[in-house]
Amino acid sequence: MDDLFPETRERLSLSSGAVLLGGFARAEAQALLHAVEIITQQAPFRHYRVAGGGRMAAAMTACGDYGWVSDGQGYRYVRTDPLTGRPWPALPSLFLALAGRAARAAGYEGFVPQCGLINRYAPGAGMGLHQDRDERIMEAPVVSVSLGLSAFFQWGGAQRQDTCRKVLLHHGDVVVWGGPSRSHFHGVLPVRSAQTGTGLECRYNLTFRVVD
Ligand code: MD3
Ligand code: FE
Repeated sequence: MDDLFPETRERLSLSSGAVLLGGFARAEAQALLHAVEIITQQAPFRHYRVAGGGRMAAAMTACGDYGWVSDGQGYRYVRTDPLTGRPWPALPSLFLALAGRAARAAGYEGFVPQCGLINRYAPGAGMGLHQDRDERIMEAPVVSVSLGLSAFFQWGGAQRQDTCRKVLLHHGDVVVWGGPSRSHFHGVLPVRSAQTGTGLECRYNLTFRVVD
């Protein structure tokens, strides 16, 4: 993909297929957070169990045809929220439109996500290095939107041992992860509290995914 603005944060190629769109969602951040609020009234944030008996540090919920869940037996996408027994709330049109626009800006036409995964990180919470490969379709990109507190995103390679880069993600930043980057290892360093000007005391991350 052509790197049109290699030195600006406005559109920064992180690695093969991954594009950081700095501040791409800032103008609509309040509307996005309002939509998150509505979703969590129907599908509250929860801390999933992970293999080994612990719980995830990030609280999660989802919207769309599928949500990603974990219960200690494993991870998977399901159409019903295990907490409520109801289907996940619909993907708000605001989410669909933003995800489509961001994907297009990164060179991916016709992106229509089936899942909006919502992660909430209180200060101190992070996410260990992992790959996302529970989706059956790995050709579509993942679009991620950061809101609230900034955090260092850890960005590795195809192998767990590969050297990681640290990329600071701020309120309103969008990253589109396509091509080879789609299967790379990644994580989030423990979030540190700060005065943000946004009044938010957590970091929120929305990821939009095609599942099957
Ligand atoms: C690169 N979330 O939910 S978003 C996750 O900030 C996850 O909450 C982090 O990793 C967060 O699985 C990172 C950035 C991200 C999301 C999915 C990816 C990067 C990705 C999938 C493939 C490659
Ligand atoms: Fe991930």
